Amino acid sequence: MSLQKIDPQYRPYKGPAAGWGALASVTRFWLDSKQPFKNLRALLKTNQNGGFDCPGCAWGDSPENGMVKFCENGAKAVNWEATKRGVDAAFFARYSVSQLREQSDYWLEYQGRLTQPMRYDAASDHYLPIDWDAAFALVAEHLRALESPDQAEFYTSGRASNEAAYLYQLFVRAYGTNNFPDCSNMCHEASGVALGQSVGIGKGSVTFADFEHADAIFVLGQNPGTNHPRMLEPLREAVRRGAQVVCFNPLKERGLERFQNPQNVAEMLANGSEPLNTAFFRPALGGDMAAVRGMAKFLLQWEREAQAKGEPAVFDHAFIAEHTDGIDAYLAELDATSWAQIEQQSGLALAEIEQSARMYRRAERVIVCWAMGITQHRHSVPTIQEIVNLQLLRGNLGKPGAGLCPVRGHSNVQGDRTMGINDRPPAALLDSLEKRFAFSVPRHNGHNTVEAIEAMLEGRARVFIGLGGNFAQATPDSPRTHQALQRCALTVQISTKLNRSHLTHGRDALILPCLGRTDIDRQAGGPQAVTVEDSFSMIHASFGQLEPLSAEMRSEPAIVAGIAKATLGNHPVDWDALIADYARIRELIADTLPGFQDFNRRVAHPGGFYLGNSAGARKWATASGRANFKANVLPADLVSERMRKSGVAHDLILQTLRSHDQYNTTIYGLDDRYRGVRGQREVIFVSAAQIERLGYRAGQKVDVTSLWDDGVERTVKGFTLLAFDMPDGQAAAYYPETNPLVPLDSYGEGSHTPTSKFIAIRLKPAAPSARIL
Ligand SMILES: Nc1nc2c(c(=O)[nH]1)N[C@H]1C(S)=C(S)[C@@H](COP(=O)(O)OP(=O)(O)OC[C@H]3O[C@@H](n4cnc5c(=O)[nH]c(N)nc54)[C@H](O)[C@@H]3O)O[C@H]1N2
Ligand SMILES: Nc1nc2c(c(=O)[nH]1)N[C@H]1C(S)=C(S)[C@@H](COP(=O)(O)OP(=O)(O)OC[C@H]3O[C@@H](n4cnc5c(=O)[nH]c(N)nc54)[C@H](O)[C@@H]3O)O[C@H]1N2
Ligand SMILES: [Mo]
Repeated sequence: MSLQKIDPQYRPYKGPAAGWGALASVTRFWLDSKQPFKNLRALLKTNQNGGFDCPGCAWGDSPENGMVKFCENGAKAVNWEATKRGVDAAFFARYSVSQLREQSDYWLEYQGRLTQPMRYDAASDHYLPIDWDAAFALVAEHLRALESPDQAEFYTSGRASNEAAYLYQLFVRAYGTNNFPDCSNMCHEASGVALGQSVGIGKGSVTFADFEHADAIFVLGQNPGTNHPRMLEPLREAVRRGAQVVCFNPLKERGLERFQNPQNVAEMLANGSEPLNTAFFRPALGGDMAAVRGMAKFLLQWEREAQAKGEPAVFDHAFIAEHTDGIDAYLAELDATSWAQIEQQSGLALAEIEQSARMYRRAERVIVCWAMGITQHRHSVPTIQEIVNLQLLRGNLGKPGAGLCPVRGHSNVQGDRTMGINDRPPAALLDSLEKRFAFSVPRHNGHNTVEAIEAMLEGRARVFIGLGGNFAQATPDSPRTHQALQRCALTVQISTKLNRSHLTHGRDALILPCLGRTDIDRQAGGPQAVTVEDSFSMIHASFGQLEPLSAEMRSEPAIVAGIAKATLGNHPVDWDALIADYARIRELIADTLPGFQDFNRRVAHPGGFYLGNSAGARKWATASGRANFKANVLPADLVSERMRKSGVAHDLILQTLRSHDQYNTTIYGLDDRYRGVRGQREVIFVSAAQIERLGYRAGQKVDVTSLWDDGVERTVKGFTLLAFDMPDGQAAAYYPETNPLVPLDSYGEGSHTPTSKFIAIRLKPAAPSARIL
């Protein structure tokens, strides 16, 4: 039976990625913003010199100017932020917090921009207006009442500008803690940790220009058609010039399968599209380390054959000798890993791994890109180190057209870490702050996201401040996280839009409305620019273009400075003076962070400047002074002991991912165009054969329970089974609806990142709803 008959909401998408469908979708969001013409003007300024940095993803821009540099989902992000709808005191008078809690995440954000500071009033269960000075004084009072600064948590989401993030970390360290849980802990933390150990710097080594010179681009665990649409353009260009694009993804994501450029009207009219990928491999969830190990093992086999026959080497021996350490132990580990284990764990046939290894070897210059399909596993750190090992074997690092490219998520998540948002700060950063500001900085490690939740749950932390984001929904184990926030004495959310974190609050709670990237930011010294860093370590300025919806909103730097001044007085800096002119913040950044000398002058350059990357320059800031081969052992079993100890066998392994109509916890709409889903999000994708084997029907509703050994039941109810083209044994469902299934202490070894792409689950037919009974 065809799926359409079972579930009227399911329509496989036949059109190409981007193209007309994208245009239709953008138009809808434009009109819905209630100020379409203003926003069109703003959009044309997206990622242009003198315009603002797109608040969507962290993909970098082509250095060429004059091109239209936004994509469908960037347009959605802009229109969503630049809405005319506002959430004000009258709105909060209309709805109690309990009533708001009944609404969906989509409804909450749809109400519009937060326009004035509000404080929770327990007696009426409503948020009531508060003025800014009183709000700052309240935060200061709570912070000063703690026995130790380590009892406060300071979260950051990756949209915060460099200026906001730098001031925030300065304030928090002057206050006395390194408790900096941030969204990066749930995102690319494993990339930072793995790359730091392997090559001495936790960032990608490539620049935009490298994509123009690569002979092969591998894309692992990433869905750029939805999450980094502007990346499709260089991928397509690469195929045009004859380069290979090789994808590893269990789902045949539409953007990777077919592609059409929405900015090329002639092509759009012809409605043609060309195959983008030259090969597509569909591994088991968590199978990439074994797959990449298999590729390296083939290279080793061919290297030995070449040596025996006196043919040209497969390895780059000169590079290995001059730049690396640990090759012998690594090759021994390749020999020790059995083909049988590689095949079983990768979920790929050996012939497929051999084919990908051949494509890899054929290329002189290879870029490997990856995102959440690689970073949200228990063994993500060794998986990324295996990618590095592979690249080191053929010297694919630090030469044009080759290198490592963790494609970052939030538009300034990389910059925030550069600015010092780091719960494990390097000594050099702390020394530099101490020297410049003459206060003694806290030296002990702070809390990451998982540790912060544990601390709040156990009452060891009692104040939570969020610089952006939606902590309640983005984090794992939702009921426990909600409980953690509700145990706090004070929760403060610095936000643009209403979300569940405002409704999941401490005994005292504040909503502090801030300007977004698109808004004009006027301070005493005139309109201000902020700066951001993209995935290629390019730093550039961003100028808001739109008149703010309310004069009561303040900029993120101004809010941070307001809290800082109320808490610490004019220590260690004159906060008001910094806010009057952000160039003064950039002077402090230049004084204290490597690579930022002469910041104000360099950022004035059109397109900004390149911060540099030591690994990209073949300089290795590791203890050995070389790039390290890491001889990690493949996990004995991807299904962890703790999943097995639940005593129940799992039906499937679930990954949680993004639909085409969402930005993280922000839900723009209920469709997922490329996957053919309309009007619903509580769905679970499983292969048709697998659905049948488990004894269900496509379209049936199921309850989903995750397996863990702590006796806590983690279930989401009433999800619709959708038959989808994917490997057996796997399931996929949307984040954040499935976050209640991720156990808080199921996280990556060495990264502490929740294992959002590997959750052992069991299905049960959903209890019939009361209405049907
Ligand atoms: N429009 C839009 N843009 C965004 C975002 C958004 O929500 N909406 N979010 C931003 C953020 S913060 C981030 S981090 C990025 C996220 O960008 P992505 O990492 O592309 O996001 P996900 O939707 O989590 O997709 C993960 C992809 O990895 C695949 N995958 C899952 N598990 C595995 C695995 O074990 N192996 C392999 N090989 N593949 C696997 C999935 O099938 C899916 O295609 O996007 C950023 N950009
Ligand atoms: N199960 C599962 N969980 C995941 C993931 C997954 O793949 N699966 N992905 C993880 C990843 S990669 C990430 S990055 C995190 C995301 O975690 P977060 O960054 O915490 O979440 P967002 O949904 O991006 O935050 C949205 C909110 O940010 C606020 N906001 C928007 N723009 C601005 C701004 O300019 N300034 C300020 N101050 N606030 C603003 C709005 O109020 C909005 O409601 O989620 C993680 N959680
Ligand atoms: Mo992310």
